[in-house]
Amino acid sequence: MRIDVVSIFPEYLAPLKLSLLGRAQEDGLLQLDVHDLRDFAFDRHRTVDDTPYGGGAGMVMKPEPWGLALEAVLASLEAAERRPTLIVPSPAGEVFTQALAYELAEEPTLTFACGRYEGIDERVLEWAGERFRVRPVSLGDYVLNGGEVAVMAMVEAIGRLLPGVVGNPESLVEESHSDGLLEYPVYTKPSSWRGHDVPEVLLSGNHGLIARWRREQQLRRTAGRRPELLVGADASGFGREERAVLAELGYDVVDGRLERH
Ligand code: 6GU
Repeated sequence: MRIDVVSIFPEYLAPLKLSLLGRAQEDGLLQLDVHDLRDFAFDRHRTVDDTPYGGGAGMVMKPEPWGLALEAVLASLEAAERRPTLIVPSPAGEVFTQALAYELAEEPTLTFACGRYEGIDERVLEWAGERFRVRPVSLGDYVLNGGEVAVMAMVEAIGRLLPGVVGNPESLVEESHSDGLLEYPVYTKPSSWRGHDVPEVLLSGNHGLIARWRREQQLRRTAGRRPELLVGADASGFGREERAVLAELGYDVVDGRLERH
């Protein structure tokens, strides 16, 4: 996959060269290019922002550097990619989820446009909409100073799904959100630590029993921490035993979906 990021703080994205994603780039599984928006601002001060029309607090990113920067990215992408996806990190976007990470991991190229200040002049998004599939995306309901940290999170979540990036693909199956539930708790040696013991079942060697215990832990954790993940969930994947646990936790199956009782 090819990923382009446009930002006024390209150094902010430096951690993406480390660890798993750094290795993926060395191995040619991921090509990551970070572009400095100021390289597309041609006045003496390389200005990228200005005061908002209509008044109000803060500054707005000027359209001209964005037009040139996105044109440069488009020109460098394969002609084969007709309308590449442009992700615009914004607290006003759709929420980034594991499902969206899976969807975006299928794309041959992704471009990220990092806004700062109060945001990017809206006409950039209109103009870009004729050339890209534009998707404003939010990490969640809180405000960051700019898109860079959000892009790091999204690129990491997407990058680790690319074939060959994670050594053991099994570890992608048994993790939080991969099946709509939170992950079960994990333990390692020693079996007793500061008066806290590893649950007996994990020492039993009985793999059937362990799998059932883990599944139950997933359900209990999800009900306790993230009940909204269960309400309305498709119940067809839950067997008799899981439904019994869910009933104890206050969830019934109604018309094939989970409901609180
Ligand atoms: Cl994607 N960007 C910014 N600036 N703030 C955010 C966000 C994104 N997601 C949550 N807060």
